[in-house]
Amino acid sequence: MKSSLVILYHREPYDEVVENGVTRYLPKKSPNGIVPTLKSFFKNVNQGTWIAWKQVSSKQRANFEKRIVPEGEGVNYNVTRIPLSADQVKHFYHITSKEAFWPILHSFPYHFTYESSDWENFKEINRLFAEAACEEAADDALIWIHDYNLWLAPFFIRQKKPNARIAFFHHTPFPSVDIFNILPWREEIADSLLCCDLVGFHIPRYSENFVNVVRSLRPVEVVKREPVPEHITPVGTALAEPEMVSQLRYKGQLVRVDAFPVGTDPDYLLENLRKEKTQNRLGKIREELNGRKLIIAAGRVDYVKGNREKLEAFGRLLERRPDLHGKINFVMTCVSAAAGMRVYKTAQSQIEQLAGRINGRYAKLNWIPILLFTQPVPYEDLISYYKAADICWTTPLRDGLNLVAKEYVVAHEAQDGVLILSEFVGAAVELPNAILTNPYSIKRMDEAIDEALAMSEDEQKERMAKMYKTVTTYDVKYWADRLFDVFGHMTHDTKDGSSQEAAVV
Ligand code: GDG
Repeated sequence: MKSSLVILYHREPYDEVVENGVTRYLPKKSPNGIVPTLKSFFKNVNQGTWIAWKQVSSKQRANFEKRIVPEGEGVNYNVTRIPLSADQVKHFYHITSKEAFWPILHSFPYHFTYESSDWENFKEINRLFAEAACEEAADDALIWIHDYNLWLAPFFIRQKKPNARIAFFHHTPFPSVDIFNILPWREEIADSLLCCDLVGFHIPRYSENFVNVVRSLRPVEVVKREPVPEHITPVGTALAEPEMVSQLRYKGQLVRVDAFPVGTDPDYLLENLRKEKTQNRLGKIREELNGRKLIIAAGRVDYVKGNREKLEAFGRLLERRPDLHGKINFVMTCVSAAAGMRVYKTAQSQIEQLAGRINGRYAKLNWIPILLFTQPVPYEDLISYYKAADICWTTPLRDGLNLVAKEYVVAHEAQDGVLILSEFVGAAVELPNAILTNPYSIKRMDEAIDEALAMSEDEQKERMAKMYKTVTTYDVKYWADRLFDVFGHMTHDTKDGSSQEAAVV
């Protein structure tokens, strides 16, 4: 049976475990992040396909099972894996994606490297993804592609399936035209994205940047412009946009452009928080804190996440405020990137050195100020830390959205807690009641942490209540419903003006 929904995402949606010599594809141990959300879309179709890549050795390739069905209740989708050699992965993911595209997307042109990029390999892997999608997809299927790693997939799919409905969602920021156009492959990328029926972003600033890029490169007609919905227009914040272009036409095809920030799953988080095991863990954390204040920061090792700047601010805090010595703990989960990512090696050693230096300067036998995890902590532990934390410090230099901020707000259920949020993450336009700060400014970072530590209980409650309302209203279900609505009404408008009606999703 062909699939009516095909999702292309570079990560696999399961944990592969070998038990007694048998390979099993189990539900993911870490049920947060975006993967569970995407999987939930399959609930609405009869049959779905997920396409991801899988690194294999030449020995494994001989018996490689390309198409598998993961274990789990009600699983109605298969996973098609594109087998890639270590060398292909290195050039596609570790180098071209992470050393060329990632810095541009996050407005760090200084980190952009061109010479080492392998564009032909990138194209080839995108073509393989597109081919697999076309093999699996029914004629009226919705093909939903995720993230910049697959920027060229729409072009290859459109060549084979002229009437398919193609949607593309960016999880990262999308930079201004001046930065994006540094990419020497900008025209091929723009041409591919213009093959989509829908190009989606977290927030209107990114969609406007995209529109400016394609208008700078191609004679694109603006068909529709509209005001931005009120809940994502906090005028006066760094990423606010009052209106946005929502439809373009290019070579006779209508391209919808949309902005809908991903939501989190509050019910799931709170259900897990209430479990006995989590409550015990929370009790233990509180006991160990023994009345000390707790700051939490969670995320990956990445220079865009501003981990170094945050640790430096924490070091300055301890230097400025001897009254806090022995009275505050900073828990930082800073999950290491996959081995072989050159670009993250420096970031990781900087973080480890800084944390070591600060602990070395201030720690006593009964107080170690920073607890740094470089491996993922179990989900129950993470949400227990969220709940126990007086402050969540999430100040990336740039971030597409930032789910950690939303998860922290959910865990506190409108009661207490303080969120310090960077002005340069997508979530800032939804959460203006956080303490918004500029991670590039030492002064603003210091002011933000001081303000957080001094915030009265009443003010905490007032701000958290507003943010809780936002994250529970615009949750993952809202995001999914909104997309179903868009997908359901989406037609592929062809050159001759006829449209391919949506049947499912
Ligand atoms: C990309 C974009 C966008 C973190 N540490 C641990 C752990 N986490 C979980 C968090 C959260 C997820 O990882 C991180 O999500 P973010 O949204 O913060 O960031 P990215 O992974 O960079 O995601 C981002 C996102 O896509 C969605 O579109 O928001 O801007 O960069 O869910 O809870 N989970 C566990 N242990 C940890 O130590 N179990």
